[in-house]
Amino acid sequence: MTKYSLKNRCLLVLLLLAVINQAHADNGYKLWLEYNRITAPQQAAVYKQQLAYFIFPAASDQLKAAKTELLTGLDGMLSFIPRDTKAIISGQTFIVGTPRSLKSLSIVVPDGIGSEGYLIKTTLINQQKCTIIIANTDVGVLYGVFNFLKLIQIHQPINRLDISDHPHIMYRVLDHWDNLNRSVERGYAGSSIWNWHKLPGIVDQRYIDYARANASVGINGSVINNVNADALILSPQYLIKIQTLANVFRVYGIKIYLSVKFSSPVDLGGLKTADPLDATVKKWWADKADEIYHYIPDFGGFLVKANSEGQPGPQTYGRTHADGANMLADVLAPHHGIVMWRAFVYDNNVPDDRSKQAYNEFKPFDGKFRDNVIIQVKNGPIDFQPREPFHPLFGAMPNTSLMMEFQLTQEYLGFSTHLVYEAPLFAECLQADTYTQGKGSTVSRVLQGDFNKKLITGMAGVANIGSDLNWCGHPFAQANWYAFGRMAWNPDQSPAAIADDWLKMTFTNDAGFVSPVKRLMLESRENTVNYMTPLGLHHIMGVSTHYGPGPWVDNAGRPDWNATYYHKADSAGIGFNRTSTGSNALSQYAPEVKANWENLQTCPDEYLLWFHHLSWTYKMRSGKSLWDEIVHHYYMGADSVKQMTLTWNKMQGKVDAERFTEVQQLMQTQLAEATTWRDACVLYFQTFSKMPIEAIYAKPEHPLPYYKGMKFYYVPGIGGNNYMTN
Ligand code: BDP
Repeated sequence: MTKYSLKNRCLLVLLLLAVINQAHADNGYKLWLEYNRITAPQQAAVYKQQLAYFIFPAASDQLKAAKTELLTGLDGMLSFIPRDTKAIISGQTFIVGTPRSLKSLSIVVPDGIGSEGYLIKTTLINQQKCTIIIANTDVGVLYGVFNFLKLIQIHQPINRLDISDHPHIMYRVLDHWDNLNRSVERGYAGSSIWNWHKLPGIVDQRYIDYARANASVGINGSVINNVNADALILSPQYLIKIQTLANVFRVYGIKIYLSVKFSSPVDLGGLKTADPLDATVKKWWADKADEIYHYIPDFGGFLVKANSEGQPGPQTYGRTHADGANMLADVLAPHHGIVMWRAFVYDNNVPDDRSKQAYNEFKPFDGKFRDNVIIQVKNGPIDFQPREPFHPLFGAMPNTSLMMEFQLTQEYLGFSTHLVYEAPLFAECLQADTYTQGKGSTVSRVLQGDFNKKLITGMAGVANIGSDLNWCGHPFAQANWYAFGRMAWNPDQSPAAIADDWLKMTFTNDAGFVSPVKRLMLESRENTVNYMTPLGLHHIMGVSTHYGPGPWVDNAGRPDWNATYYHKADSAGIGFNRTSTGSNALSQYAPEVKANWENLQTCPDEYLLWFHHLSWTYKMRSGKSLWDEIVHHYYMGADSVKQMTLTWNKMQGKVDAERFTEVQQLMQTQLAEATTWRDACVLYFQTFSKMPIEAIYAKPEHPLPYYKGMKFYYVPGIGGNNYMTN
């Protein structure tokens, strides 16, 4: 017998296997900032040679953060740290900073880069070849560094660089719907990452990593609390906690904003009214603004949900949205703060199609808002549905700043169990042509202020972030946070290019993984539309929880919370007639758009039942009857999830075991839920069409009463303060 007994040798092998497995386990906490080791020796050697020396004087906190990130990234990817140098060693040096921080080198930043842009360029300085990452400001350097690291993360050559980039949108903001009790309204990734109990004393590493991740994609604002706001957020007890967060975020170029309750002067200040034209109310807000800026000198401003879903607002006191927004704008203006005022308003006492109400309320106030007010408009006219046409307010208020509100948290897209890459949804809306200033007036151009340079510009994403180890619940939901940042920076970037970068940074550069999984991501949103709300159907989810299908819902608290209000299925057909013979919501769009969608010959199938009520036997472009087409889409949708699981199964071994298995399990859940959606909807609509499901399709797994009887308790995303039941 040798030194080791058989038993001991077996134990050693097991230990070794455990260590190897450990090395391949990844809980996703690092997001797209994995900085995976470059294992090809030749490739790593080339990078190391080109990056051997650097000049990076870092006096400010932001430059220090940029430098730390750079060194962390290089160490992770190349297991090496460049050497500080004073003299440039040709071909082996890179230089990072601003004209101010690099005084001795007389660096000139080209025009057009602005206060947040950067230049990454291979160039000659003092006749020596080097790489420069330069910007006008420290935060520009930070963005440049993250993008330089990205080049290495996605294995790009860095010997002939010439990248000049700057944001196309000013306010790039995440909206957290986080409550003070740490529940998250419509949050599916655990509880709030803000640990109010331990603030201000304890600075959780998560706050820093959150800020790093945001800065890496150019997000420069964070609204940290729910739009259904608690007035307490403005109390000194909370302001001191918020100050700690602001101090962390500032280093990464992120400003803090707060959602405020319009009745705060009453709730918190003990006043008799919150009437925006009342002098004592104005004074209360002005004093409150001074107090906030005392704690947070670079505070960003307020987000307001007013007169919407039970929230108080200026109309509560007989005033208008403009009165309310302008009063708050006036108290913030001396401090350079802004007001993001939401256009998500609708009232069941108004006898008009819900989809028309925001436009009706706001359009008359075009040009009436202060310069530091920006109206925050959801991408579509109802409410973050899997597919909506663009909101008619885009382009309709040329004298008012408008910002986009997308929803990253998957309230209507399968929570955090469904893989839905949302960039195609964002791009569909952003590239839609509003025709409001002639052909080519896309939503993207409206948002970028192309038609009125005086306006301020913005894009908000309702965050999908929580305390889960992997931040977003589903490993692929991280891609929606990432893609939002990228598209807020430049709304015209392609979903495919973003997915490509994200996959490489988050998982691996292996083309055998990136190419099939990218395809899967790009198709995922359409798949979900197919198994949830095909052909323009909308708002047919479970009541209140918004979990699973609920096309039969007809007894919610308000008529416009019922599914039947939206699909209008009857024996004659299905769909919401929004043409001139119906609610005429189409009249809110430019004539070209209206004509296109009103005409059945030109209205795309995607919006058919959003705008038209059609008979079950209506002949579709495919030649099928409308009924057969609906059935086809539901089956196609559920089947595509099956295909997705097959693709993913082939990825075993290409990514770490932990995330591979997690995604595999999530996809099984998604498949089961997609099948439930399909069967429940098809069976329910069949009670009106009275037509058969073609024999080529599998029979629904259960009869309709089974689906109607499904009950869900303690569904995530609810249970906070001010929770609404729509
Ligand atoms: C709806 C959500 C609700 C939000 C509301 C909003 O169900 O929880 O409060 O949007 O945006 O989609 O204010």
